Amino acid sequence: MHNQICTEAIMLPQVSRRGAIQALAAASAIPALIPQQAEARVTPGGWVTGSFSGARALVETLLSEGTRAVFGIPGAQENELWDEMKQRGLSYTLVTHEFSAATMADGYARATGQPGVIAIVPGPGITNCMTGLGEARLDSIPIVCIVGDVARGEKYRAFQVHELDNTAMLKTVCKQVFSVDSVGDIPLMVRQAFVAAQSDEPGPVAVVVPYNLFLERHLFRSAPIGGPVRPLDLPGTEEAIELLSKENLRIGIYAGLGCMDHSAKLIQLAEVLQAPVATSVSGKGAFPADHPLSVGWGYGPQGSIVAERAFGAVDVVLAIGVRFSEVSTGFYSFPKKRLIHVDQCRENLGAVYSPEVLVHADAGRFLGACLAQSDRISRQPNPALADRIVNYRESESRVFHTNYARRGNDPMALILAIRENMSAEDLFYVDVTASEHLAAEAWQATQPRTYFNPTDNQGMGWSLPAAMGGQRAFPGRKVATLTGDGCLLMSAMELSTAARENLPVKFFILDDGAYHYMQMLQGAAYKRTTATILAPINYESLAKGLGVDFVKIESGETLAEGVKAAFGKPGPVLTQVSTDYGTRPFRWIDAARNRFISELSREQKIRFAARLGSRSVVMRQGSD
Ligand SMILES: Cc1ncc(C[n+]2csc(CCOP(=O)(O)OP(=O)(O)O)c2C)c(N)n1
Ligand SMILES: [Mg+2]
Repeated sequence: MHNQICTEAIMLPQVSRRGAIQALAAASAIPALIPQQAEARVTPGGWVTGSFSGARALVETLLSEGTRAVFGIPGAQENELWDEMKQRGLSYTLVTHEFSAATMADGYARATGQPGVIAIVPGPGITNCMTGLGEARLDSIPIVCIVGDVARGEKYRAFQVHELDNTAMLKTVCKQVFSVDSVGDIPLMVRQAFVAAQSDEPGPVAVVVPYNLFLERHLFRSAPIGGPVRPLDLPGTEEAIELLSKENLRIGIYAGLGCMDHSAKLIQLAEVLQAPVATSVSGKGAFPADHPLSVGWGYGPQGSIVAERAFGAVDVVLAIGVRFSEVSTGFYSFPKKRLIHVDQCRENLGAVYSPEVLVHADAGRFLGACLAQSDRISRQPNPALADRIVNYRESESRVFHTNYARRGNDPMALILAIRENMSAEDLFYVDVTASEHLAAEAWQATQPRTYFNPTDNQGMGWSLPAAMGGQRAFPGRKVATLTGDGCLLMSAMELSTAARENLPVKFFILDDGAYHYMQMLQGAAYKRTTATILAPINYESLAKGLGVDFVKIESGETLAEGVKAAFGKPGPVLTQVSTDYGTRPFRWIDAARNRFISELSREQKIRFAARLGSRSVVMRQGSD
């Protein structure tokens, strides 16, 4: 009875929390009524039962769905929810900007394979986080986005703060939006959001709860619902096995993010088929880079040298849990071969080019079905292929280890130095710097869910918060970023969160004072660059001002010791790496450019060539 009165008193909006606590303290009631330590308890079997507020029901449901971390910023519409998170011991991380909330949840989800969760206000909370949710949408990363909306229903009034068309905005970046209009629906809608985020093509899903429902009390009785559907198209699988069983056909496997949790089966199938395995960028780590059949990423001119050469001899590509997106294919510049396309999202099948066999299936179930028929599809060991892969790797390694920088550090040398300081299970987050294409080629990901890059939305500034999300999930692992100086400027304030939370991420910043990526694209096409030069930054002051440690690496001679020193420091560290791209070749850029040019009309080609010709005789190019 006492307990009931106390809870209601604290919930009344007109009574300040401090006032209520003071009044209760005066009555010596506090020790008995407020737990000394918040404690996360989940109702056995995942049920949410009892009479409590909508806010608490939402927190209970998040706990019952296995949520271990929530990222976001509270606001008037969500204070009740955040207080309940604290009360129930649900771990939360306050960020500086909602872009980071979405991106931390993204980095968390990529590292764990579990949906990331964010809690934000409507209006600016939503507009701020849309870039991050867009990244998750295009990269198929499950996120559950909880929004405390303006008051609705009987409590609705005109001109409320943050009253934009919040649901409509969310629909542009989420695969589904659940709008709650009755307090009793909260648990079921949250559960459905978790299922939707992981089903079909995974992605972000929002649950929008008018804040008046957080305050309403209800008798809840909500059972867990089943997990995501994992399809297996049996006739399609049989057709695929039939084609794979033709012994004269040489198979190559192209594995994507969909294979990420099925490494063991993928390795087995590759060995059964004696097939070289390439991955997409998002699929890096699904197949161990140190396996003799691993050829890197891509399999076209945009990808690894090894993959392109090894796939030269392939007759049929078995593509599993992967799409053929613009970035992963270098503007669709990969060779079109006979294709078996397997994916759990039906719309992905054949969306870019026509497969001979099309299988609507979850990667794990498809791999299992193929392995059950191993005797029909197995090949003799192929030592010649293994030798060729070793040779290709040697020539690729020579390119990696050549120094192209004229001064400062070659970014490829930095990538290799970071790799040397990290173990197989450590996490590496790569931003939208030109170096992302170098890292995709050179980074040896030997375990699943260890290499991350925002592939298809390419939102600059992603790596800092994403890495913090990964560190939140795995406090004991080393976590590092590869971040361009332009990318840093998009989310640098989040360093203060790393400092406050003592998230010991090592942030490596490629300081070339420019948008090198844009310079490469513009320089070749226009013989000058426009809007690509950055203002100088005092990185040491920035690091110190935001409370993180600092290391500076100026020349190639001090690179190895500088990287080691950064990893040797216990907390978060900003490392400024003076960078010079010099004349380093970029396979991805060359492939995408060649493909782009090949698709120009004759008239466009003439116009481009004429412009280049006239500009090459002008002495001053006028770059800025
Ligand atoms: C939010 C956003 N704005 C613009 C772009 C276009 N863009 C892609 S890469 C890039 C420059 C990256 O520069 P920096 O971080 O300095 O990396 P660098 O290539 O110099 O290593 C730009 C402007 C983008 N991808 N995302
Ligand atoms: Mg730069």
